[in-house]
Amino acid sequence: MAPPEAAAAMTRCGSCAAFGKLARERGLGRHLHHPQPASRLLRRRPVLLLSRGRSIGYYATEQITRDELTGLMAGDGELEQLSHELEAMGGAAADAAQVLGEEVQEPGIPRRPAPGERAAMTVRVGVIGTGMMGGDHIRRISQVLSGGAVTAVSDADSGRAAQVAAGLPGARVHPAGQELITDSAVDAVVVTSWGPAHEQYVLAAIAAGKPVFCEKPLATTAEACQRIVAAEQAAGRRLVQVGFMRRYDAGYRALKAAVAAGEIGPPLLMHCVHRNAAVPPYGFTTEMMISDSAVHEIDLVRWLFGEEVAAVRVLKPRRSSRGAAGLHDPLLVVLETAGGILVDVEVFVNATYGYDIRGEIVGEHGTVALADGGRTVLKHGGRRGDAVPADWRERFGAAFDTELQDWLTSVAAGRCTGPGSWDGLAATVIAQACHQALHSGHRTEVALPARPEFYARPGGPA
Ligand code: NAD
Ligand code: ISE
Repeated sequence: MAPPEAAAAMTRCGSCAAFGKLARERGLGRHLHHPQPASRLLRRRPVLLLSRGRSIGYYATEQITRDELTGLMAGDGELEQLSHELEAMGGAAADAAQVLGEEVQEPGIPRRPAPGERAAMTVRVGVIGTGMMGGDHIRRISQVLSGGAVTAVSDADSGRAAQVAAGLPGARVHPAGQELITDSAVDAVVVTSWGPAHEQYVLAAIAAGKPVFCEKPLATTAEACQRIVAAEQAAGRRLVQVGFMRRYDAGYRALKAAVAAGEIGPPLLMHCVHRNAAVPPYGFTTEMMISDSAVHEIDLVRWLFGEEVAAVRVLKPRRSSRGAAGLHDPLLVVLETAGGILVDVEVFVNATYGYDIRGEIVGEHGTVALADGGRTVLKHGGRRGDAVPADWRERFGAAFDTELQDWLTSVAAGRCTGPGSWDGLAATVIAQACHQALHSGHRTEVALPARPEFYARPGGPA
């Protein structure tokens, strides 16, 4: 265990946050002190200075000299200059170099593994927003999945955060999400606050160089999503995963595989049903039926068919009397892909009887659909039936598990593989076009900007 002053020296000099701050003040950008990706450095030499913020925060296991430290930044004059300045700051770099052989371990916080222990790594997760989804993700990270531990929580409702933390040994409660993000006991961040607050936390996580899993929507406006996409590109590596969990659902994956294998021929149409038992009587707007609910189908269409959505229409059937006044429930959303596939989505958020999700793709010589029904069939009193899930936690429980496990595993490996901020931006742009179509009643073309090379590799599981 390093003495506290040594740990402080390491934090000052070795952490991405401190380095990044200095680099930003000098107008050098955020991650310039890593002249090469961490993985390449790892392969090249056994003794490394890797910053916590840069990826998953390995500490070097052997001592490293000041010259070696400077050498890691060699090849870039500005960086070398920066490192000399750091050395001039009371020899902090040299001090840090001397203590890098030690591990810093804080009480109640999982130990940071050395490079050789990569497989057994525990990703220390901070969760912002401890409501329904936050609580469910905390449960799965703590009790179901491997390789993660929740070490910090924050919520606008501090009482709720404290209550959740009480069930998590050693977890800290932060009054503000920004503080949680810069907490040295947090390697990666889960954002499960309400949508309008997503942007600020995702941007702060990118600034801190920490991977962030953000529940959908990435942000509520295209402009906010653009700011995230710009910040991530400036950071130089993908850090953001968006919670489009249906990509991890076994049923949807089977649909995608069937289409890809040509089993039904070229796809022509898709029929979707998205029914919630109910939504809160206050605060849930007609627009949210698209940006909060149908956004899942919007993402699916792009992922299933590998095509962008080019135009949209929104039709308004007679409204159900079950919804709050002003809520136009149900809606029929029609998405038209660039290749001419038409997808109709019935969104009905006060269907009363349960959570009902359906999907059928019609191809030139066959169809493929999600199977309907639960795991058991009850026959009683001359009738036959099965259970309808209550909500998404039940219907997509396994998909959420796979999604979050995949994220933890990727974070531990220093990668970001799931649906990313470009997918989040695309979904929000399409949802906004649907809002326009909802109000105009017209077919509306989607104006998605050109995908930057940075996001050329399609996100999400194969
Ligand atoms: P919720 O209302 O139950 O929880 C949200 C929590 O965020 C609350 O505890 C609230 O106090 C907190 N919060 C609000 N503003 C905050 C802020 N500025 N800073 C910190 N905390 C703040 O809502 P929920 O159902 O858990 O939804 C949370 C997110 O998850 C939303 O983005 C929602 O769209 C998403 N969601 C996704 C799915 C899915 O199927 N993937 C399902 C439900 C919800
Ligand atoms: C909720 O926010 C979700 O994301 C669910 O997956 C979706 O089915 C539901 O309609 C939304 O309200």
